[in-house]
Amino acid sequence: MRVTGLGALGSQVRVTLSRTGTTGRTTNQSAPTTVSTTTYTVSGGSISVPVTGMDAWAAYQLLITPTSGIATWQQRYEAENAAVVNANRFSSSSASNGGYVGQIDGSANSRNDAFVDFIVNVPQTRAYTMNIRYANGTGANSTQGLAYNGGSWSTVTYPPTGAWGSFGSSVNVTVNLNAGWNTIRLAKGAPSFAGGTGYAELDAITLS
Ligand SMILES: [Ca+2]
Repeated sequence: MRVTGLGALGSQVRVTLSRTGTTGRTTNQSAPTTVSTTTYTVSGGSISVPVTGMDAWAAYQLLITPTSGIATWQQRYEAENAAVVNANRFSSSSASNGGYVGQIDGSANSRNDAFVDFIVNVPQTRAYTMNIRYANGTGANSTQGLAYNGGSWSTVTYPPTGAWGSFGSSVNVTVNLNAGWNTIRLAKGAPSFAGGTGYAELDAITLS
């Protein structure tokens, strides 16, 4: 795999290659498997990473980070690329990546509970600021439940914004994440969550 446009990351980068396995049609896999973690020298802004013995049934990911010189870390995850349950994906020119999740409406019924699960990968175990881009056209505060890694529920409050499907507003919350993979759920309704008030659409989360 050849990756270009890396000049801003410095002369060396750390590359973690991970992959999913195949566990059959009805058995989930708890997390990806790390294949290798290697430091590469960036040449002309690019690196070439060999991926040997690829499995056609597997999915692969390269995570490329600077080896030094950048003190902060930030990553955005799009709601439209997350696991969307009982809600729908839409397009909007003002949305990050052009897409968002709306109709996050169902609660108080396990068949209709509406939520979005973000699967995120973070470099360290620590508290992160999670910036949530959203729209709330109800004209009043709305709330959703927030839980991560199977933990307890807290409430996220979304002040009203200009209109549905129009993005630019965001709120910040703090999440305590573990190094590696984490699951973050934002829910109108979900099992063991009583339900948020009002309604909100989700565009993206940014962790830093
Ligand atoms: Ca988006």
